[in-house]
Amino acid sequence: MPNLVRSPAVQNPGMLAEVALGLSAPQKELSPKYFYDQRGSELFEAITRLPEYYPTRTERALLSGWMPELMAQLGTRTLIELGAGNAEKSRIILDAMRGTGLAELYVPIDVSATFLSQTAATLRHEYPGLVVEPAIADISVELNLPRRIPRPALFAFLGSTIGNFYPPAAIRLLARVRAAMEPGDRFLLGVDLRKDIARVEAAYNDSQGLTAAFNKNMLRVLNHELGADFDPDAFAHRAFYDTVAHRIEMHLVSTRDQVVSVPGLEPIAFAAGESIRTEISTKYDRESVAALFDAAGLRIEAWPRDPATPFGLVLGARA
Ligand code: AVJ
Repeated sequence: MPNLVRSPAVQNPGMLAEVALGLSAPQKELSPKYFYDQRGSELFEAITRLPEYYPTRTERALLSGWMPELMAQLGTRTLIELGAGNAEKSRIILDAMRGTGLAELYVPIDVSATFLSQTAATLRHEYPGLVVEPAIADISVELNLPRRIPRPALFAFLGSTIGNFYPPAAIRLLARVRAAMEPGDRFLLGVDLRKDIARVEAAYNDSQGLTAAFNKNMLRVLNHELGADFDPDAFAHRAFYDTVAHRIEMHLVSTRDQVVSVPGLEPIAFAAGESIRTEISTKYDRESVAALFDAAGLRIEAWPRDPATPFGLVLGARA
């Protein structure tokens, strides 16, 4: 049988269309979901261990302090986690659910099927008796939940990944969660908080250059998935805080005039200094979270806060 030669782009028509749109905008833009191939996921995990990157360890401490009490209070039987990653934080919640003897179902939702099946297998082994039913879905589009869900359920969206979404998309996402919630269910949201700008900027400009490597990895993902010919060395990492929109923006800045080819698209020209925005990471306060919740049909039920904590863990209920 002859080899079937398919161009990589043909295998990823959705991605190609999205990339085409993003790279033809006046401010070129690519979705942060393209950071996370195997290497990108590993780089992100390394970032979470950096001294400058406070969100992950702060959120973990907040979860450890609050979940045993909260799970006992709510009697949660199902954990539905949006963008589950390696499920490290999920274990803190699952342990608390197991402590009450009520842990029945865990639904990790992620785009990466490989990551999901690895995680599911490990967790089934670690939590005998817990049903682990992964859902493969792009949460910016759908949740793809299983039909039967023991209630009450806790929907969790941790790590401040909500910060990657522009407000209308963030509201659509929360509204999608709200639509899947029954009256006794709850929503747990992790949000990075507004604080000293230097501290936020340092978290996205680490001295080891891991964030720069993570940012440039997106170009390798495009090369691999679409057969593009980006030269990652011809782009520089740039991250800065926008004090009006209250967000970090990450860009890849072209270091010279260059033309990049993506099979199936017109050649893409970059002037020296021109950038691709690869991520926004929005920082919140009480008011901005309340506004998002309100627009999505949710209300803030609890937000235990220590003024010194740079990160927030918010419990939401149906409005
Ligand atoms: C995983 C989206 C929460 O926005 O801080 C880390 C990703 N980007 N360093 C964040 C990220 C640069 C991270 N989130």
